[in-house]
Amino acid sequence: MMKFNNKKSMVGQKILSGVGYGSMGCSIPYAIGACYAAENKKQIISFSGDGGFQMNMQELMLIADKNLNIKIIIFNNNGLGLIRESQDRYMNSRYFGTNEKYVKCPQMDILSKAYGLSYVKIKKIEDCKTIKDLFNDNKSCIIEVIVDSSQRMYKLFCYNIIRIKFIII
Ligand SMILES: Cc1ncc(C[n+]2csc(CCOP(=O)(O)OP(=O)(O)O)c2C)c(N)n1
Ligand SMILES: [Mg+2]
Repeated sequence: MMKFNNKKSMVGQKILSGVGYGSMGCSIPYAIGACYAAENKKQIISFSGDGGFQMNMQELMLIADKNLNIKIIIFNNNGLGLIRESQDRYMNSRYFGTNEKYVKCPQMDILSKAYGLSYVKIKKIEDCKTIKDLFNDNKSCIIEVIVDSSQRMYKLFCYNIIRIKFIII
């Protein structure tokens, strides 16, 4: 969602998205497919929430093993943020199944190490400088972006506009 809300793309870039632009568990498999389609000659960037990422994080084995050029960016707000937001709006913030009490993100530094992948954590804007080098090589890596769990969507998302401009697949 965040990617589509900030929908600036560079010439030659393609964006792949699940139906509805918010399906969980799409990003990593799509990234692997795109990587194979491009014969591992293009850089692929995968964006996931911590919840969506955990739907197919076992694929890290393939990514690491075949050294696919995929940069995996995970927005970690420790839970199912979009659903939490609905619970704020319509359920008087009575959270169920969406916060740290029910779902947590694994320790990504340890997980990355277990799969033999490079790892960088972004906690504040200055940390972004540290990822520049990662984009200059053709190795897979994990970039974890820490997001405050109280952060809400700042812009509503418009399906039709996106549909016109960004139909990709
Ligand atoms: C396959 C699938 N299951 C469930 C949903 C419903 N759903 C939409 S957003 C969301 C939470 C996503 O959590 P996360 O990936 O951590 O992203 P966040 O909203 O926290 O940024 C859920 C469960 C969905 N879109 N797709
Ligand atoms: Mg989340």
